[in-house]
Amino acid sequence: MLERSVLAENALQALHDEDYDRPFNTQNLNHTTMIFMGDREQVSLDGDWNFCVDLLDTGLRQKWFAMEPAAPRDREEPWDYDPYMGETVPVPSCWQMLKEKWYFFEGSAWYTRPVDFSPKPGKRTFLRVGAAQYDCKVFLNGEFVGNHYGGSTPFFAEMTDRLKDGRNWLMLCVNNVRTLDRVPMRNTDWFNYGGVYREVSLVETPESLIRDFFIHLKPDSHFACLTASVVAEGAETAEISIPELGIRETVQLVDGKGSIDIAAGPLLWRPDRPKLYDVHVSAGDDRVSDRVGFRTIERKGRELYLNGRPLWLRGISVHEDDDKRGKVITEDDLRRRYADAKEMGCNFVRLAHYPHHERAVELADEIGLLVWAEIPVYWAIDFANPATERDAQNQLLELIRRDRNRACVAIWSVGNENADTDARLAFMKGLAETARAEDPTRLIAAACLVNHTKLKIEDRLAAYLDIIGINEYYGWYDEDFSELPKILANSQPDRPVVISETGADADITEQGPKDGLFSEDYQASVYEKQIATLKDLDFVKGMSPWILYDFRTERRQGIFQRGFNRKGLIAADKVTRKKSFAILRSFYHMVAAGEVEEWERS
Ligand code: GCB
Repeated sequence: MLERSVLAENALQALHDEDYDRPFNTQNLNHTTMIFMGDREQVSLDGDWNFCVDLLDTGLRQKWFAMEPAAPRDREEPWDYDPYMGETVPVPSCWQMLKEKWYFFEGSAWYTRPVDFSPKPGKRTFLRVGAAQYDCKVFLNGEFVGNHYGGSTPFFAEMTDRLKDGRNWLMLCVNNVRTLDRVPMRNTDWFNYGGVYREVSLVETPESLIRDFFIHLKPDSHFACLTASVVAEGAETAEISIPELGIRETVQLVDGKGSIDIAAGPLLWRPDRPKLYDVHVSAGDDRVSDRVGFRTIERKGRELYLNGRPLWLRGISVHEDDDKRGKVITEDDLRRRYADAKEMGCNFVRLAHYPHHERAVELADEIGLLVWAEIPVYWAIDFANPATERDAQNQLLELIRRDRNRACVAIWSVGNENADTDARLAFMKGLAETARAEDPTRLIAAACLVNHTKLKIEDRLAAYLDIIGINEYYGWYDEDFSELPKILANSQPDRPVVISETGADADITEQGPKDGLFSEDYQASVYEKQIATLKDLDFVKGMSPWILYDFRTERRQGIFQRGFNRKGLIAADKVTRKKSFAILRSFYHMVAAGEVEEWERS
């Protein structure tokens, strides 16, 4: 038989074999390949990358990544794409926001850029991708490096022995298709953005490497002891110093791991005094610094305590969404978000429904806002599928490893409104256990279920949580408002409840109605009734109404929605406040004033 060209061979193979992507679905880039970032220097790979949407996955079938850079006339075969020339897009970005014809595109897209590199002896190099939605396959110089699942957490690939001296070509194939086995699954109430939408960089380290570092107040130590743990390669000891506290300690590493208790009396972090310390850690030649706050957050019975004092969470939920940029949020955007929350009297934000940018969490640490962080175990998930469970577990671990030195994070939430089946219970109980094992210093929550027949909070998962989140939309989806007090009276939870969502849509554009559903007044009346009902309940320990800003979502196509969920207290322009903003603000200011009085009395 005549020798066939690569392209022809590929085409024939594809006829018989639709498994073209299997070799690349390795998920080998996961929490185990993470490195501790702290303040490490990064060489940015942001900027213009060659780009092509690839609806049919031709790139994986034809192996576009194996194509050498060449002038078109020098090519021996007529490839269906040339990664080295043509259209470019900025990274980070969401492709939906770049061209109208990409607005609803769900599929694979290829990003390619050169990386000029000169190897340095004794150095290691890692690729870091802040986030790519949802599946990202990494290729370097024609070779497959690895694959990451999960659209909102960072991932790392070691490139040390792969990068060559001179020009290298890096390609990312990113796929945002909603499938049965992903987390979230196919149906959500936020926009399915796609692309490399957070920063990409190279990180250089010495041979010795701090993989992981976690420092926190030791539970039950009466604020007098810190616990630090280090995972490092190529070193037998690690050194930890906190100059402001006069701390300098050595940790012995056994098989690359070690931990130490350190007597210390730090000024405690709290929202109104977000004290952070410079913490330095070194192992071998590797040294990294981080800014860390120390606090305790506890649940006893139905009470919450921050640094031993009763806590009521005056919160608001937020999505990572921008009407112009999609999911790309800027420092200004984040600062405005928190300024709005603070103006409203918040001490707490729920970063829904997936891990937000790490800067959102750093800034909450600096500004002083407690955070509910969550993974997108949202609505229906294929709970019985072990692959789905692995993916959810990995997203949780990546989130925790990224953010567990952030004092602001008070709660890891493992899911949102999931039907109470046996498979779901096992799946989410496992997530709660993982979160506790990884991090004994925070509370575990989920948005649980209400039994609308029995009019009662009823969810078997609650037994494994510290906080029962309840999303209740009395006055909106559940019109009979009188049910809410009944539910609350019928439920005698043994642990605190946080109203993780409540709210109503209000379209305040010119097309919006002047009264009734979707009007600003209607939303305001829902807020008034909710506050009146919830404020005196002793087991409700906070709320994070839905939501600070209107946000884009495919599923909302009503005449007052037009592609947006309009439950924001502020419109999608992030400026125009609705009446409910002032209502919630006066309630929160009242609660805060009460806390101050109590504080002064005690
Ligand atoms: C919910 C969901 C949230 C939705 C919201 C709504 O319960 O958790 O993602 O956007 O309701 O507006 O319906």
